[in-house]
Amino acid sequence: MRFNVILCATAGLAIAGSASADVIATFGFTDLNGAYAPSSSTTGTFTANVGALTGGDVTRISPSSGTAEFATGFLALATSANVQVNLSVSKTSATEATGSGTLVITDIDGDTLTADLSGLWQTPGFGVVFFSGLMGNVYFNDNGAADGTFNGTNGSFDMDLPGNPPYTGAFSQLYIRFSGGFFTSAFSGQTVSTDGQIVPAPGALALVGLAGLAARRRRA
Ligand SMILES: [Ca+2]
Ligand SMILES: [Ca+2]
Repeated sequence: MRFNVILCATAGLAIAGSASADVIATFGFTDLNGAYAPSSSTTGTFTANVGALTGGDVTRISPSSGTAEFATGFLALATSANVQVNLSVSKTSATEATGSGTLVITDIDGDTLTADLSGLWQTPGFGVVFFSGLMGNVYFNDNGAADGTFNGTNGSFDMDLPGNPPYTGAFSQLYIRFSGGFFTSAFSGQTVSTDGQIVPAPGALALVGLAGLAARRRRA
């Protein structure tokens, strides 16, 4: 009996350990330059691009770690380094919209991290707007000279991550805009922060989806 309990506890720890090790890379950027161009009263296109104060990093976690740091103000260094978020906005209510699009993060010599984005825009009020969603088709692309390395303005890591791409992951984004409501008119120059976590496909996120489905079936 006691042996079984210990065995179960050990198995639980092993699962917990492998779950946290599933995240192979992360990224985060602050002070991106956000803009919105409406195409109708309920639809439009949101973009976030590098501004004068943008900074952040892309970090490889597993199995060896390394960080490509994009120093605050890296735009002025005039390298290939770039961050581009492009998301559709399709309002389903006064406080919610669906969105899909793309993310491209470019290192200083032109290599890219690319992902498809799909998720939900939401506002709890007070001008606070969140986008949360999933990333699919996540690739590290070794463009131009084959250096195999994702280079920040400081630091770098080997792009040969574990598992087979495309990877998947999760993406979130935030801005606060006191005036103008929830995608009611065009804006630009809006400070935006964004971050994400990348896992090997068809990793933990697919399992979470299946578990959710099973739970719903049990309740039904
Ligand atoms: Ca390259
Ligand atoms: Ca590179």
